[in-house]
Amino acid sequence: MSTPTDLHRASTTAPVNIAVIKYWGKRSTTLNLPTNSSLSVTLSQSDLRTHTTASCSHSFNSDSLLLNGSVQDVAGARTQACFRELRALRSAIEEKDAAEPKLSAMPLQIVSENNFPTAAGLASSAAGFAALVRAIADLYRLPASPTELSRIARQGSGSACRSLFGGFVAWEAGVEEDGRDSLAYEVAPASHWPSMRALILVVSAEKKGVSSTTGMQATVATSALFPMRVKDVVPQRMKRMEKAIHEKDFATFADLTMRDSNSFHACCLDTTPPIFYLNDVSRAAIRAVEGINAKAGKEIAAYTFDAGPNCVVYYDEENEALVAGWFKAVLGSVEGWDGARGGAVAPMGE
Ligand code: 2P0
Repeated sequence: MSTPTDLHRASTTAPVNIAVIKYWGKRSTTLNLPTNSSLSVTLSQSDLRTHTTASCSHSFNSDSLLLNGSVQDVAGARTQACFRELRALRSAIEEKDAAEPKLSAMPLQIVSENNFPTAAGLASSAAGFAALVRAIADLYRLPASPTELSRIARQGSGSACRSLFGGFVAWEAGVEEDGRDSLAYEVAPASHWPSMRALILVVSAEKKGVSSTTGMQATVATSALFPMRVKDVVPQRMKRMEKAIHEKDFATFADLTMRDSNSFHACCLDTTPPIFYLNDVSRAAIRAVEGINAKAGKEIAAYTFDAGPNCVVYYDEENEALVAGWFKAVLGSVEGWDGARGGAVAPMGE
């Protein structure tokens, strides 16, 4: 097949982020607006990421999306919202300058590859939509900042807005009904705390039982614990977490991270019908981290779990031997751990 003469193309990668203050619950499902702010750490580009190429050409029949080699539906409201917003920004450029090629009128072809298990609680949609939005923004040569793009990526998947930045990133829930103030911003770059490490323990690469999108709205509708989490618990933790990051106070960072993961999973259990994301292996990881911290006499490791059983352990490089060393030593002997995939150490940053 010959290459079309009007083919335009851009490629990018976006990394996975793992929240330490969790996003769980939407105040608008249409605009994908959260009930509470959240804060995450972006993992290294070299470890867990989505690579995306966006192309457009008049010779394409229609918009298309290929993820890990399989065709995805692009008719969904979230993908459509991203395409629509990005095309509108491109149209504005084309209207101002008649010499600009009319890219916004061409069908889009998106090709994405993840280098980690999709939908296994490793925030694949975060890296996926962040890469999709940035690849199209690059293709369209949009002068948009990561914060501006975060407003669009959020509509693809909430957590995606945080993957447009490296380092430590907050997503402000915002109060406006149209979501214009529901944006991500950098709390601190990765270079602020370069010794921060994340150990990813892949307990299961299976697709999760209850999707985040479905699960969080069931929690909003039925959990009695949830209103307190949204109103009091998270707003206080957001402030304290930002301070802990600015001060590189690992013990406070760890304490808040573990409490917030437990609060989120408690709300899942408090949902009717209850949602179970953790399994026996996840609980063994919690006990292991508690044991490591008890032995050290302070918090030197912090576990956190998203909507799945996989464990992420944060630690400072100075405690590499005590934390990562401990897990590496036992990985092969703990039932349920996948030694082949488990234990990837992911330093943060670009
Ligand atoms: C987080 N999670 O803050 C939380 C913690 C899961 C547990 O963001 O419906 O896939 O696409 O906006 O972003 C997963 O939710 O949900 C998530 P949608 P998303 O990382």
